[in-house]
Amino acid sequence: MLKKLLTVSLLILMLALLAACGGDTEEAAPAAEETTAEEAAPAETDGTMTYVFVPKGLGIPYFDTANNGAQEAAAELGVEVTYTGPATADATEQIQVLNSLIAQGVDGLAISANDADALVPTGRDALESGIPVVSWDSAIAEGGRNAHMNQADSEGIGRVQIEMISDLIGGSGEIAILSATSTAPNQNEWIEFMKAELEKPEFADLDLVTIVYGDDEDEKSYNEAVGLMRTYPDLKGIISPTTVGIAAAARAVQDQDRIGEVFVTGLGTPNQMREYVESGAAPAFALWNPADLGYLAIYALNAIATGEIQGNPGDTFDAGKLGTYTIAEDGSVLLGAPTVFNIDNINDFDF
Ligand code: RAM
Repeated sequence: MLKKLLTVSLLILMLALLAACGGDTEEAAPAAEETTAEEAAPAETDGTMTYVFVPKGLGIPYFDTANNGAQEAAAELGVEVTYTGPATADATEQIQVLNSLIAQGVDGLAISANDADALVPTGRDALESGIPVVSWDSAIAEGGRNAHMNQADSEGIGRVQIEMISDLIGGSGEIAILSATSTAPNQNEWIEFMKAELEKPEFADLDLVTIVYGDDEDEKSYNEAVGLMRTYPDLKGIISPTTVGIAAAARAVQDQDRIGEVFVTGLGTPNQMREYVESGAAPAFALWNPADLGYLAIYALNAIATGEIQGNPGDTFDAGKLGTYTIAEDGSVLLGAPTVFNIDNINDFDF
């Protein structure tokens, strides 16, 4: 009997041991969860600020160059900057991208806006979630961002384009503007200043016949430029205040064999325009350095995100190799003056 009892006890003990082993296996799951949690912890607490640099649209060399500057600033500041945006220069699409970034809880947004007012509620959502916002290149209206990085004085950008076209066409004749999208805050502001410039007596013989929009898409801009030359056979000049439009317009003038009859100017990048400066389709154009603008935007965003400044008018911040900047009364920060490029200096630039 005792022997039988011992055997049964032994059996129970063995079963208990087996069960205990099984339990260990089952307990492996929570242990794995802990590991996951431990792995996630450094990402949340290692203190690396993650900002997002958002262009009007992806695939535009101007914005790629701006992003190079943003990455340079990120390396100097020890922060992370990711580059993402809408596939085309479209405000609705850009708002969708931004909503998803706000939901992810990024540490800051630097945006080139496709629409000044349409982006205000989105920018406000970000600010209310504790995400600082700076716009650069193309401004979000006040209320939707902390500060705006302005590439150059807008009046000066308008003026230089009228001066260039006047010089190129000998001071008189029909001109047209080929812009980006009809809602683009930066182009629309520059166009207003161009119109004001045209009111001046020295430009009385320049006749602005129309404004068309290529939406910052190469093919659409090219077709619009061809259309301008067909609709206005006496057209002497096209001003395109967009890097996409000016390159497409110059190509169209070349393809249509109109070099020397129709002159293109506006805002372009030296690398995209070199060929047309040399051919005479676009002998002169202007721009600032987009990489410097991206660099400045990340320095400003980081100064706000780290609490170094509040982002208010009068606040001063350090922008690395560019020096010290101050936020103006209207919330903007001015990068500097634009450069005029022509056959004499174009080969000094590589962007
Ligand atoms: C295009 C974009 C950008 C503008 C430049 C000049 O690349 O429209 O916003 O600043 O042109």
